Amino acid sequence: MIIPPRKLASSQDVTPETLFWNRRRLIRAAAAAGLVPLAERAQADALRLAGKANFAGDEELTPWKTVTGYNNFYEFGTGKEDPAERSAQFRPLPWTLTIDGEVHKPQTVDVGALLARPLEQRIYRFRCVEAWSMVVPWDGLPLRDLLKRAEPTAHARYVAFETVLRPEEMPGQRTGILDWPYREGLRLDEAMHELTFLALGVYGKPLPNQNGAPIRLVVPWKYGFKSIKSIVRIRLVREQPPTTWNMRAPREYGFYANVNPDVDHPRWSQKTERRLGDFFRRPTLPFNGYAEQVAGLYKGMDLRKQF
Ligand SMILES: Nc1nc2c(c(=O)[nH]1)N[C@H]1C(S)=C(S)[C@@H](COP(=O)(O)O)O[C@H]1N2
Ligand SMILES: [Mo]
Repeated sequence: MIIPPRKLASSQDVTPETLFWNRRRLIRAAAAAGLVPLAERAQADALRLAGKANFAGDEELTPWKTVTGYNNFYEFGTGKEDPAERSAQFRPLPWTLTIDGEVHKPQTVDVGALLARPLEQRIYRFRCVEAWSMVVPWDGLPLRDLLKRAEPTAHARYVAFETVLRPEEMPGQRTGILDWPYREGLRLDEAMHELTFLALGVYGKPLPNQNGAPIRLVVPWKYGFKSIKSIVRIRLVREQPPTTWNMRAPREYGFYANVNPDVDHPRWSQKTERRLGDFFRRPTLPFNGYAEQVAGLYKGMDLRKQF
């Protein structure tokens, strides 16, 4: 995400990202020359073969180092390397997640206990609104499994999510850069969709703090900011809930935030993206490549207006 002030006016060529890609190219060149082993590639291939449900076709996995070293998590700072560097003191366990609001059976979920159960493994494409993307092997469970337990009432139409508020452990929350706690929302049918996933792990390990430990959302057909991290509360509600980035800059970040190459961000094009690790950009696909599965949710809507 990008904060409106002019400092980062051109998002696609900010220096840290450029350096990052150059470093990846160097590593690859060194590997090709036989100077370093292709350990990252080998790890990715091993996981691909391990039988994860693959929702990314034959696309190469983004290496662990990138997935856990290049993050957006403003609670720990606005730089891409801040979350990995500044989250060590965060304590993700014990953790309880509340599910309440328009439900017949409010739930208090012990996330530690969830982690102890066998998890479903899925590989998803992930795309940030700033036009970079990754392919990530997550471990977790479909959100609908938890929502069904709570039995939504007939009045429930939306789902509101909230991140933990812990300024003592999250330096970003001691600043006014966003209106804390971070909030997100989905329509109930989006939340109940088969692809909508609560991640508890990545690359077969519990989530590192920088990726949203101990539990975060993954909505693969939407821009990354919808995938809220370190969730403590899920509330079923009647009206569309307020969401952090929509409140911060409503012209730039809509409630739906479906990946859409035809709707530009007011300050940059959304037509192409750069897969982290690649040199060339690639065309962005509608719904991040998941149109066949999810386009039906939006039948009859004008997606230019409801962006
Ligand atoms: N609580 C919280 N959740 C968040 C964010 C954040 O700043 N705070 N950033 C979002 C954005 S903009 C993106 S792109 C993804 C990044 O997820 P990743 O770091 O695991 O790739 O997290 C999303 N979830
Ligand atoms: Mo993002």
